[in-house]
Amino acid sequence: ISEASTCGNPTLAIFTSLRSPLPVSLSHSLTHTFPEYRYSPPEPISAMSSTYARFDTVFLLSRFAGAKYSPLWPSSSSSSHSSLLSSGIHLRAKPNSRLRSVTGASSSSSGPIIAGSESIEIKSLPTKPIEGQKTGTSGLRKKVKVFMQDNYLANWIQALFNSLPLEDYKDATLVLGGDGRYFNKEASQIIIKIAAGNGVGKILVGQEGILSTPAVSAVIRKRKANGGFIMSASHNPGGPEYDWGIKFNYSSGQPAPESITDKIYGNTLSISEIKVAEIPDIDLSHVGVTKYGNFSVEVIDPISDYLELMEDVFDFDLIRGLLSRSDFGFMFDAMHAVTGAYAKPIFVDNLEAKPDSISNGVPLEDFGHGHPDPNLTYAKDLVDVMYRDDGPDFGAASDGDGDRNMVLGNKFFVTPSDSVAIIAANAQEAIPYFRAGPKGLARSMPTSGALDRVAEKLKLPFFEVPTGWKFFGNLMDAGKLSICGEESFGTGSDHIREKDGIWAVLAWLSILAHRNKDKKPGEKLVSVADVVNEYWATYGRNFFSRYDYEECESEGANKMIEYLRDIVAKSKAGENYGNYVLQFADDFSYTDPVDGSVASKQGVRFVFTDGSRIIYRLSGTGSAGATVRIYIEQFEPDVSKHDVDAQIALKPLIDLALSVSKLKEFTGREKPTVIT
Ligand code: VG1
Ligand code: CO
Repeated sequence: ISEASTCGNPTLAIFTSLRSPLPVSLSHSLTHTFPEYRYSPPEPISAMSSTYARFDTVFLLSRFAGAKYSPLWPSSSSSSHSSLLSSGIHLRAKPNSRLRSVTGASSSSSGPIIAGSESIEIKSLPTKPIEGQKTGTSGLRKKVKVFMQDNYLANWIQALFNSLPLEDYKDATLVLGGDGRYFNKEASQIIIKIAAGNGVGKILVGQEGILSTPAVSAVIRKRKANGGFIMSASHNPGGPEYDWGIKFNYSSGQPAPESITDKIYGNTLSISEIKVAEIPDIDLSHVGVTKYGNFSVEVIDPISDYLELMEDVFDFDLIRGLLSRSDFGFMFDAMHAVTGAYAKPIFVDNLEAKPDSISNGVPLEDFGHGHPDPNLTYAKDLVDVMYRDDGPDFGAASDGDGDRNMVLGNKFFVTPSDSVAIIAANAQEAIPYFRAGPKGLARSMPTSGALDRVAEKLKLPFFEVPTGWKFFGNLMDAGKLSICGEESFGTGSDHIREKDGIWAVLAWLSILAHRNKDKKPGEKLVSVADVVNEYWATYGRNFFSRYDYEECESEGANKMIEYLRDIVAKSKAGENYGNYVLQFADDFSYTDPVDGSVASKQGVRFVFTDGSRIIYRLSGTGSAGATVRIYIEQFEPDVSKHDVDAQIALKPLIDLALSVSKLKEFTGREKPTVIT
C-alpha cells in the first residue's frame, strides 16, 4: 500500500507488492528456458500419398504472408526441428498419427471402412473412455501433456459429434481456429479428420490455425456456419509444460450451453469408436480450398471478416482522428498472443496508430514464456510504461485468445466492472452500432453493481447471470441484451456471442475520440481518468476487488466451500457480521429467462443491508488443483471519498471475508497469488 501512495494508484500498488509470490510452478516456469518450437514447412501437396486420388486445391490470393508469423513458423533448421521431434510430436507426419486404435494396430491398417466415396475413406478406430473430460467455465482445459495422450483429444471431439443432432453437423460447415499456442497445429489436423469422418461438409479454418475467440464467433455468424471449435486455454500459459484447451461454439457464435457440454461429458464415458477420414494433413499455411470428395477445407484469412465487423460497429474515421493525433499516445500489448495477428492490421494499418504502439505483437506458441492474462500482474511491462510521467494516454492489453481486455489511462487503471458500465453509459453517443440505444445490459454475478446503476438510469432491462460468457448468448438472441461484461476483464456486446478484447479497446477509443473530436492541437485532451471520475461523480463508485488463491489443494478448497454453504443454510437476515448487517446469503442459482434452464451452485454470496457483498467461488478454468476466488464490493456515493485506494476502502470487508471463510485454516494460504 505504501507503494500505492507513491505511484498514486490504488490497485497498482497491491499488484506491485504481490509481484513475486507467483504460484510456485509458474515462477519456476517463467525462469525456465524452453527449447524453440520449430518444424519444417509442410510437404508440398504433390508429395502426399497418391492413395488419395482426387483432390482439387485452389489457392487464392493471400494477404496474410507466412512471414508475419516467422517466430512461430520459421523456415526449418535441423537443430531446432529435433527439439520438436524429441517431444514426440510429428506435426506433419502421416495421416492420423496421433489417433490410436486401442487394439494396438496402427490406424492406417486397422478398422473397417465404414463409409467411403470415390476419394475419401472413413475408418472406425476402436477406443476406450478416458476419465475427467468434463468442461469447466469455458471449454475443456488440461495440461498439454494430458491432451497429447493417445486419443485424448480425439475421444472428446468424437464425443462431441455423438452429442450433436445430426442436422447440426452432417454436410454442415464448421469453423476452426485458435490462439496459436503449442499443440494447435497438430490438434487442427486431428479435428479436421474426425470432422470429415463424421460427415461434416466443410471446415473453415484460420490460416496457420489462427483465429481469436471473438473472430471465430464473428466468422460463424457471418458465414452462417453451424458452429466452430476454438483451440485455446485462453489466459492460461502455453507451451509443452502448460495448458491446452478446446471450446465449441454454436451456430449463433455462442459457447455451447451446459446441456450440450454435459452430454459430451456423458459420451466421453461410454465412447467406443472414433470415426476418422483417411485424408492427408491439410496445408494451413496458404489461404485456399482443398477438396476430398464431398468434404472440403477452406483456409481463410483470420482478420478480414473480423475487421469488416469492427468497421460496421465503430466509426473508424472518428477513431483514426484520435490515433493519428501527435498529442495522443497509444499502446497495445498483445502479450505475444492471438491479438498480435490483429493489432497491426487494425490499429496501425487501418487506424493510423504509430507502428511502435504495438508491443509483444507477434503470436508465439508459448506467449514468449509469459502468462497471457491482461491484468496488472501479468501485463506488467505495459503497466510500467503507462505509469511513467511521459507514458501514453491510453493503453490496453488482451489475453491468449483475444477475448479479454485491460484498459489503462496514463497512471490510471480502469477496473473491468467500471469499464463495462462506462462503455454502456457512453455507447449511444460514441458508437454507431448503438445509435438507437442499447437494448439491455447484463453482468456476471460477481461483477460489481456499477452496471446496474447505468441500467437503472437509462431505464434498460438488466440481467445478472452466472460466471462465464455462455449465459449471455440466449439473452442476446432474444433481443434483450446489447452490452455486458464480467469483472474478469471481459467486455462485449451482441455484435458477436463472445467477449471481445479488441472491441473493448475500440469502444474506449471511440469514447475518447468522441470527447476530444473538437480539441485543437495543444488543447488539453479529455483523459481516461477524466471519463472515469466523471462517471463516478454521476453514478457513485462501486469499490471492487478480487482475491485469487491459485492452485490450492482441492480438498481444502472444497471443504471451505462446503463450510460456507453450511453457514448460508443456517443464516438469517438481520444477523451482524462485524459492522455489517446481513440482508441475505445464498448459493447463486440462475434460471435462464429464455429457455428456463437452471444453473445452480454458482457462487456463495453474502449480501449486506448497505449493498456490500462478499462472494466466494472456485474457478472452473484451471488445469491443476483448485483456485479460490473471493470477490469484495462496497458502494460509495460520496464524491469526496472516490479517490481512496480500493484496498483501503475495502479493508474491513476483506478482513471479514477471510475470517468468515476460515480461508487460512482450510487452504493454508497466507496471501492471495493475484489481487485485482
Ligand atoms: C474465469 C473468469 C470468468 C471467465 C472465464 C473464461 O472463469 O472468472 O469470468 O468467463 O474465466 O474466460 P473461472 O471459472 O476461472 O473463474 V477466458 O478469457 O479464460 O475464456
Ligand atoms: Co480468453
